[in-house]
Amino acid sequence: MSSSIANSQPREYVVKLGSPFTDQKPGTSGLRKSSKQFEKPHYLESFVEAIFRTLPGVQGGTLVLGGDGRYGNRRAIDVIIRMGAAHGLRKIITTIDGILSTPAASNLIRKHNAIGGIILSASHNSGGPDGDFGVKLNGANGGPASESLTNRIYEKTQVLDEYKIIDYPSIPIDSVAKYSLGSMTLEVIDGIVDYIELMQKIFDFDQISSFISKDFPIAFDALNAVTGPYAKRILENMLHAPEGTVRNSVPLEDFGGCHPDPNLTYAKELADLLLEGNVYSFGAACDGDGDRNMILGKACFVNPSDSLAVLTANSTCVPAYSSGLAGVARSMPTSAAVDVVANELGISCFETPTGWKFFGNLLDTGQITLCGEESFGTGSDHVREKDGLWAVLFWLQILAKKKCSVQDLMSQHWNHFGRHYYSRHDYEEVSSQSAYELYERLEVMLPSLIGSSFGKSVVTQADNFSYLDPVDSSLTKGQGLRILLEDGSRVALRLSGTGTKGATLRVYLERFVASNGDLHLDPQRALFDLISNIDSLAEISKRTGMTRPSVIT
Ligand code: VG1
Ligand code: CO
Repeated sequence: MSSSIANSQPREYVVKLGSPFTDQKPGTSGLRKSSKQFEKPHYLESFVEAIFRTLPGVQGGTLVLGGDGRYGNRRAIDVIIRMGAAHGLRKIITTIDGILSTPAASNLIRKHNAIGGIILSASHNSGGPDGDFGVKLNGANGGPASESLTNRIYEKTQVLDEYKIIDYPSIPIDSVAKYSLGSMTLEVIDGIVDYIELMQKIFDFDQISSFISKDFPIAFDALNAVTGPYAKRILENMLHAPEGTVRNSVPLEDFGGCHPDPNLTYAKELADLLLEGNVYSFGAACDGDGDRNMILGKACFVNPSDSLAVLTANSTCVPAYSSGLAGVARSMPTSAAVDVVANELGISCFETPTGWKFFGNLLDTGQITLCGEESFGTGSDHVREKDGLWAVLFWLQILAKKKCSVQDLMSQHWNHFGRHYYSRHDYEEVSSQSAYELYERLEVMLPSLIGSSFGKSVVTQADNFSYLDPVDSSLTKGQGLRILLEDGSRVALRLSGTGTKGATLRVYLERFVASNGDLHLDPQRALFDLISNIDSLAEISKRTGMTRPSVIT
């Protein structure tokens, strides 16, 4: 398998930069911008230089490298290989055609004791020459780089004056191979096999396979993004789902013009198949880089917050979790559905800020086994990222074990635990100024709201969420405005950190109905009072100029 390019010693050189790099935001574990921006001279290189100067262990270390296959993936891999060689890495592990999902990258980092990984993806944002590109950095634990590391990278970008790179022709990475570039080894591996092995350790594939072969047809939409090849091998080849089960299974540079975001708006084709059609019993989709998941049953959409609660309540159906969970965690805007389950199980439940990096310490210290976010992210201690296909297999395992439909499972869950009606309203491409003004105005108003009425209830708490990490005692402030009501309802507001055009305002709405209440309302109706009250309080439609959100989940 091993080959090497007979080549003269690569020439290392330094490129001087005219001005420092100002685009990286403090506190974000990567850089996400338009593809056009990334094509500007020295742009990608500058950020990669800041990473290589900051990430511990670069000299003599191993780095995992790959991406979701979007436009720019191949070029970025070339640049990072050449820069990694110049910075003294011992080894870079990349994958055939550079195709590597975020959870699979996390697994490889852990498996190879790498110093970290660079994942090329703008996740659920659209791709192509007119779409977005991104560079995400993961640390040695396999998870998104910590706040302190990203802040140090940010500081480095501010003073950057040059970068180091080697001169080298582009290396073919279309098959398994090994190359030497001076003292660095480049290993091209199959990016899928290790991930499949991990899934086989967690789940009982035979049980799932026999269940889906017996009148339980499933559909999976890879949205022309990274999970296609993974899902084909797992669902069709190993679990014997019929060919064609995996739709849009070839990763395309522009995702076929689609938005690789698994929600009811952007994965509408699949949603229609399940919600209106009569053929499939189960449907799922993942995002661009494979860390998100959407779960659907016949005539049934599973809200991601509920999904985390259902996985927690039924975790013992899965071999890897059969002896119970250490604890669980959810991000602040995620509904408290999982809290109720954790309470009954007698395990701890943590509330963290938005972003997977905040689960890292809890996972690393064994305090939690499962965690999730309302934004279609669920995961466990098997890697340090959310994991889309893992969630799909988890759901299938529960259904196979209980031999029931998604709808039945949800009804049983609500009948037992009560229901947390939940919705997220996104206002996209709002002018940044209006969005910040709206947010700051509401923040100032918060203290005065406590004790006053909000619709039919009363405000008991109103603040800007901050998080004290129980492991390293770091304090993260300003993580979203929240208004908590006496009846257990809640509204939260955040400005997105991942949008690339203007600002995105996210409004999170939640209302609890106990098991003896009305459990089968339309969520938008159930939340109607909260929706209209927050709109008049925060002047959302007035200030955004939008009469309705761009995306309702
Ligand atoms: C969004 C989600 C958040 C998620 C983040 C990264 O962030 O709301 O829950 O962790 O995307 O997901 P924001 O700041 O836009 O709300 V992904 O799929 O890019 O790894
Ligand atoms: Co993603």
